[in-house]
Amino acid sequence: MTMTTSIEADPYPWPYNGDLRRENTAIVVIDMQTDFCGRGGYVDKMGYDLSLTRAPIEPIKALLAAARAKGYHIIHTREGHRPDLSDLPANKRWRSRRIGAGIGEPGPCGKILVRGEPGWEIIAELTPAAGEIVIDKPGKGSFCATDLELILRTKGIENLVLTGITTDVCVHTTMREANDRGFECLLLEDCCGATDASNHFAAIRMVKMQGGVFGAVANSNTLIAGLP
Ligand code: C5J
Repeated sequence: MTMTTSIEADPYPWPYNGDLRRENTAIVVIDMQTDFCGRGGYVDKMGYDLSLTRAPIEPIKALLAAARAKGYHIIHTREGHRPDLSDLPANKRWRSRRIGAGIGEPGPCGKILVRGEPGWEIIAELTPAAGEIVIDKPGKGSFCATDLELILRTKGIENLVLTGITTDVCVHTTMREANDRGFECLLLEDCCGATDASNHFAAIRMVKMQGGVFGAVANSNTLIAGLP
């Protein structure tokens, strides 16, 4: 008899095939960097409410502790650009300057969204553990111009649990990219946050349309309780 394991999720028990195992499942923590949730970073410079992007810190911390204890794959991402800005598209630079947070320009946390600067670092509360994969990405999606897909296929990872910031931008773009590549995705709603609360809820709702057009949604307590 084949054993299946899935957790309660909306709109279907996840994963779709009941094949939830530590060997084929990764927790993906997206862009939990000072630039997105710390004082003086990119999001703060744009004037958004940091409490919204800081809300997932504690839930992600608890999830990571549970997932590490059970030996799940953990992958972190960082959005950022080369110090010479050779991978910064002109329109992205122009838009960031227009809103008063120019990428590559000096700020309280060093040059905004530039690799190696203090603002670009993952926050201390969620520092990657030794051996965990860190993906550096120049864009919003984690698959564009990175080796993420190669790493996932090499390790036999089929299920992705998506967490991090921001729900409507980097998390959603990554989820869409992953879904199109055949990965089975779960978004943890309490482990994400956006610069605007209604965008966070809208992004969650979009996932669940059409029977789960991009995957399924759950909260971290449900996943932690159901992790085999
Ligand atoms: C944004 C991100 N919002 N990590 N980046 O520009 O979602």
